[in-house]
Amino acid sequence: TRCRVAVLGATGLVGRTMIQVLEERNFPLTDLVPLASSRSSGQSIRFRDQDYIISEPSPEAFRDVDIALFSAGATASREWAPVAAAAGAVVIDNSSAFRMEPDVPLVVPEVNPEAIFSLDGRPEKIIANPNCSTIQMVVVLKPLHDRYGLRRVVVSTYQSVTGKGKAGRDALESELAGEAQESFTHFHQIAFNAVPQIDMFTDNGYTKEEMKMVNETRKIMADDSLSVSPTTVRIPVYGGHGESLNIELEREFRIDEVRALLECAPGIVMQDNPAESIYPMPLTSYERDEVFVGRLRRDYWHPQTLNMWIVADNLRKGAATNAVQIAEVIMAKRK
Ligand code: 2RA
Repeated sequence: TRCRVAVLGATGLVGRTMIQVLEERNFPLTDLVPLASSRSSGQSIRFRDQDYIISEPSPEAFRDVDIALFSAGATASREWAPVAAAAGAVVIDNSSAFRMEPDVPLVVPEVNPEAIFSLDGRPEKIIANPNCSTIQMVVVLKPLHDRYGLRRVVVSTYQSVTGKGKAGRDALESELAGEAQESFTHFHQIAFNAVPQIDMFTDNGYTKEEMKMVNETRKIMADDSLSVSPTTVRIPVYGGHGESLNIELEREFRIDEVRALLECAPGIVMQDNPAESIYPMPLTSYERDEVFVGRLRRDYWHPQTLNMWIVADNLRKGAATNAVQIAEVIMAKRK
């Protein structure tokens, strides 16, 4: 069957990774439509040994498109998602534009795949891809929530500069080369530093990145009673985001049962052998699609509570791969 897939933001770090993942996973598309702003149109990208010319988004660009993967920022999504949907495409949007819209599902396939479809069994017109730091956390929270109930999560993140796309990576490289024009966050240098601010501060003392972790997690887990207490920090690494999780469960647990549960949970790879200094690190999660879990241990100083350290490639499972996996669930239902 014909399947035309558009990628809006095809020249960005996430957009390019989406195209790479579509190829790697042999996604059953018959036609690729790479789209980007006028700055990039005319450039070409390679896909399955073929060159595709990048064009600008337009109503006719979305004609006969079955699935449209978006990662060009919230403004572009607000402008073009309704146009693509009206043309009949299912839009899977990596921007923050629609994530908290009540009638737009916010989906991580390992957690809430059923949310992709409306009551008539057809996929919703627009499906939102969560924020990278939220995705890797809920993949791990889901099996614990189902088995033990979740009361509270205290999370501290250690986020890669690639969360800010090419600009983030280039800024670190120019700082390390001693050629930095302006600093990484426009306020501070990131090289040899740790910056406890990702995105802008809101009026409650938390940043937008931190409030995304609170609000998106509750929506994906369909549990407004869950309390998430976040601190998000940028560090000068490339391969992925690290997160330290302190998780208070509703019910008592045995740590070996938790380990066994996580070992066979979808999307998780345990890397946890302290005696051998084995634990997840951004260098080992780079270009992988799983969430890596280690440092699993009881929190001896608080009941029903455990600690762990998780890492995932924020461009892949944190963005591109999660979006493609949502598209795979849609295609599987079509058969
Ligand atoms: C960041 N999570 O890391 C945000 C957006 N990708 O900058």
